[in-house]
Amino acid sequence: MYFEDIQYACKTGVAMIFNPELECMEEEARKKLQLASLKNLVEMLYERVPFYRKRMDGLRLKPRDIHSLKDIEKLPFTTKDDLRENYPRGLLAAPKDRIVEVHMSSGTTGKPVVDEYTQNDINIWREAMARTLAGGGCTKDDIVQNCYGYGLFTGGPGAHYGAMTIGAEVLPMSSGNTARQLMVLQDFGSTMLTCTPSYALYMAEEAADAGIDLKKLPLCKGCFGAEPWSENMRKEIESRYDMKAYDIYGLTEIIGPGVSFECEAQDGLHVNEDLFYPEIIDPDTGKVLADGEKGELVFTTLTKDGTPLLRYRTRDITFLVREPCHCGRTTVRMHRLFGRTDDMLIIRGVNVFPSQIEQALIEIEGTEPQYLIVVSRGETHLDEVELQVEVKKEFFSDETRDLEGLRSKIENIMKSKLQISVRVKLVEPKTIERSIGKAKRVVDNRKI
Ligand code: DLL
Repeated sequence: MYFEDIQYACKTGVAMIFNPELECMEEEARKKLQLASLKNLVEMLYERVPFYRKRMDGLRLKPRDIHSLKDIEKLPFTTKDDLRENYPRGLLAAPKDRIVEVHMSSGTTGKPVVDEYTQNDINIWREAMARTLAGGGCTKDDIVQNCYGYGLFTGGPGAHYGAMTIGAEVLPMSSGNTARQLMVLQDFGSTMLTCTPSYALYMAEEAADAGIDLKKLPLCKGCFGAEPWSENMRKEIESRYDMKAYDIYGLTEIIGPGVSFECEAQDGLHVNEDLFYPEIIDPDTGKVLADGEKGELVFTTLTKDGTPLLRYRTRDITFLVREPCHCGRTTVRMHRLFGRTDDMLIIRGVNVFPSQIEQALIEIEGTEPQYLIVVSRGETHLDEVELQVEVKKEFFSDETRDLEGLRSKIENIMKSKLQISVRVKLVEPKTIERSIGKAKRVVDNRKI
């Protein structure tokens, strides 16, 4: 079974673990390494970054107080607001002349968060992304069509560095210009795709319209991330392309993509934990939670030296799994994300994550995995949710009666799964705006 999986994951070569020494290390040896890195990091931050020195002084904490990995819990958290308040360069730990590259977050509100990389950091990123793409079956024989955006966004350059480190051939397409993407996909015989999952689906739709049979192409695997996507969306991508679709995770603040990734088992994302130390905390109390308990993901960058961060609160929600994985890697895995503490919509007092809506929706026959949640506050000052859902072409030409049946079916399912009433509006295929990068799923018109 195992070898069959690998064969399927990687028709063009042999799936590999990029760095078996570090990825398959014994737990005790890894802990030793992590502790040594943590001590170095705390010393460096205390010496070089006034922000951290002040925080630690406030807690009456000195670098010499860190004796064990558990002592990380004594250290202060870093939040997105801290990064914004120190924009653009307040958290720099290295001299400015050692910075060789800069990236910024794709957020639309407030100041962006900035990651400044020294050559050492770029090397870490190359390694982390090589492990990530190798997890998805990438070998030096692959042709990687990289449709993550290039520029300040970390997706394009991150995947590019990783593929080059493996020795694969990279097509640095960046996002957009779908007709050209499809032409190159066919003409160059790309074997691996890297982009957001929503863009992968959009490309599949465009291919179908252009009469291109994606299943006949050499493309057989892809690493998708940068936005929430469900298990069912994975199935949809896998079946439309006849490929294996792997989830990859990361964030600008920590390095970009390359923080964690799925292997052929597709059973949680392996964290590159010799580089990025994960914790799960209760978002309300800050208390560290046990493995298996769901909470906010926190990362400490153990080996970076441009803009290293202590206990950065990602706002992403997941839990950690330490059971061995059959791929042979011993690194801790994180469950694919459940949502974000700040994406959580509170609708009439009920907590709702867009991912729950997507999960429910995609199981309903006749709908496309394209939707938009519009929240508003009506005259009664109560929250109202309109869920716009695209319906498959065949359905739209059917009797109005069938459409009405589908609409009320979705409303009932949402009510029973989410405990809130949602007004469903069925829309024709391709009405909801497509994104070439991260998809926008929520419009919140409430002024709160
Ligand atoms: O999205 C880095 C990245 C690029 C990851 C390419 C994977 C592939 P940011 O723009 O800073 O960085 O956004 C980071 O995106 O905190 C998550 O909320 C979300 N995110 C990233 N990967 C996933 C994923 C990049 N696989 C924020 N599933 C993170 C769900 C994801 N959400």
